[in-house]
Amino acid sequence: MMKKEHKVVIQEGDALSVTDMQLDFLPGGALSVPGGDRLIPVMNRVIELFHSRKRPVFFSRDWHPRDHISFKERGGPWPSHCVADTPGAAFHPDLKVPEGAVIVSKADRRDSEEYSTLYARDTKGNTEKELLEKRGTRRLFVAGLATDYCVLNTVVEALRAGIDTYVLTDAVCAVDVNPGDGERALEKMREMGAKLTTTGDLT
Ligand code: VGL
Ligand code: ZN
Repeated sequence: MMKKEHKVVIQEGDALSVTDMQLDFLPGGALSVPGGDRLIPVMNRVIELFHSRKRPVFFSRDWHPRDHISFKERGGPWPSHCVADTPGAAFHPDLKVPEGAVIVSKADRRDSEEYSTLYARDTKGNTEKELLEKRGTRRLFVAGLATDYCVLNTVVEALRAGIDTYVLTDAVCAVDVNPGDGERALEKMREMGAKLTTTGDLT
């Protein structure tokens, strides 16, 4: 029998968003996503693929003030994590961030949570959405952490902005505060119109 092909050919107008591959979200970190470190080799391959095709690659980072509203000390759900300019907020050292990649930061305001990376900002204050538009992005491929929070909210916002959005299911990982949260988030994204694909289907 012929194997069913689901190849996705990378083309002009495509961009990759690498979500929050920071030490605090990886095993040993303050808000560790179980198995998150297994994404690093697959992430490096997909980053290299987009980079070699001259497609833009965005790297987001959670970039909290030390008294952020999401922290337990302030009644929020999370232990303190990804405090701006601390070691836990750094990208994993094995992550290959290419020259010229755009880094955007989010959730850096004391009193508001921000899971989506779409309005995360570069050093000049441009949002990821503005930068995507400037580069004529029609399809956004989303990878990284965590499936049930930042990936989910980024995908929802990207779809809302009219971008054709793909989730790279082998390059995302869930916090799973409740078992199955990651799977439910993927199903929700699919229902909302996102396409689920894998890095192995990209060509
Ligand atoms: C995230 C929990 C808290 C995420 C950020 O990047 O998915 N999750 N802050
Ligand atoms: Zn956070």
